[in-house]
Amino acid sequence: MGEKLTIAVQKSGRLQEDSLRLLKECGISIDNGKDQLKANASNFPLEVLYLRNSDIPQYVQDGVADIAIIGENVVIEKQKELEILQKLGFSKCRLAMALPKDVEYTGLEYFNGKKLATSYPNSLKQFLDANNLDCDIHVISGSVEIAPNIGLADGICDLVSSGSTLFKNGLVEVEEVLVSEACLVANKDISNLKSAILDRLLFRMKSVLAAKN
Ligand code: PRT
Repeated sequence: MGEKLTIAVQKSGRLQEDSLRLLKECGISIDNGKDQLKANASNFPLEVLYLRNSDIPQYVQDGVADIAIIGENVVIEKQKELEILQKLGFSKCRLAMALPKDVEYTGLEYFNGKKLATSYPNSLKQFLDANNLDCDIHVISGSVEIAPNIGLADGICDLVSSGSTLFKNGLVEVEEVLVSEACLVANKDISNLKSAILDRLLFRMKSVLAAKN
């Protein structure tokens, strides 16, 4: 059997549908069985692994998957040795800091000494360090927006797209930490044979993306 490239895509969640649609638009047919965690393309040397978004950077760094479609924010947060090959134009969002709406925000120094809840401690720490701010970071894995309301934190740092979750929780966005969109990432040491397959895939992806713009 010839060499195959292995791609990781999100098993379920915000990235999955657009990721699979992009592969389809690249002319790749994937033989999906119900609830399968692994599938093969019938017309391209590609194997698909369905994994959790947050686990994917480690799998790609370890070479279990050669490439993946994930949010740039996750690549930054997980601090793995991955190469970003192509931004894909979907799942756009920003990591932002937000405060209760009744707070009188005076600028970045407001955050000094404050307690912030986030699921993105590394990205937040980088931002705070770059701005010489000293905060208490409280890591929670979900429902971050509720933290100020229940007295767990003074503010939050979380992903925002439409802003409606912040609004519903009485929070206002005050600082942007980073912007993100889905991207194609790769392990840094892909073999020559696999690189040739990757070049073909990337060529198709770039054509599909160019046609959309
Ligand atoms: O479980 P698994 O590890 O697979 O994934 P996950 O829980 O990290 O995934 P998922 O599906 O929630 O998000 C996958 C990726 O989608 C993220 O890593 C981002 O790159 C991207 N993305 C884009 C978003 C959003 N927009 C987004 N709005 N991820 C999360 N949100 C959440 C945000 O955390 C907040 O709770 O949506 C809420 C805010 O949305 P708005 O529209 O109300 O502002």
